[in-house]
Amino acid sequence: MLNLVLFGPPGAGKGTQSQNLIEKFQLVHLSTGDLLRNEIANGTELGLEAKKLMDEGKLVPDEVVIGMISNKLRENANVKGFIFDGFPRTVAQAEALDNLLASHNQRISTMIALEVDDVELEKRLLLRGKDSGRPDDANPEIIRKRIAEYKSKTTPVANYYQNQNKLNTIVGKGSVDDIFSKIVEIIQEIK
Ligand code: B4P
Repeated sequence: MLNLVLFGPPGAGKGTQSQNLIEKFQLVHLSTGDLLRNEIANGTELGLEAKKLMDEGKLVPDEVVIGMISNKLRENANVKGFIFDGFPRTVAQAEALDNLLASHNQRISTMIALEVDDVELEKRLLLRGKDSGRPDDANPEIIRKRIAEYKSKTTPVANYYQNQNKLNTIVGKGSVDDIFSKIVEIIQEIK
């Protein structure tokens, strides 16, 4: 199986690149952001709780996202692999993911980290906020809060994978196609 972690700050292009990657490699896309927005759209109790935090630009509790990913791994037993998009976002989530995969005799193949500066991130997210309907994209203050959450809680996840020799960093600025080609090169090397 090919199990990729697509990593980077909010707006780095994780969701965008995932769409191309799932087509090329027939992987199952697991975006915790999408799963949470789905819960919100369905008006579930979990969704109502998550919405409050997401609208403020905060992370939702580890156990909530770990539980969602655990269910999805169980539901997709015989697949070619997964793209983990926006997960793990804390070291506790990364450890939980390793344990979950090990219980299915699987492991993370590699992590691809997209690097984009804060000014560009804010610009992209505000632009998306004009028509995405996402409250967390509409307000510069909330976007800055998300970037701050990333820096304090999520960047240590890159070290976690670096310690396993699985970290690959790519500049996430430039055309979507050029960035995609660089990601594909990395995947071809490990396949
Ligand atoms: P996510 O849904 O993961 O959203 P995101 O960080 O904004 O990234 P996304 O993947 O959507 O954007 P992309 O960079 O592709 O998280 C939302 C919230 O959910 C979090 O703040 C948190 O509250 C919660 N959450 C999710 N997972 C969690 C977890 N594991 N633990 C705790 N809480 C969790 O794209 C952004 C924009 O850039 C797009 O408009 C795109 O078109 C544009 N773009 C992409 N590539 C570009 C390029 N090369 N050039 C120009 N523009 C580009």
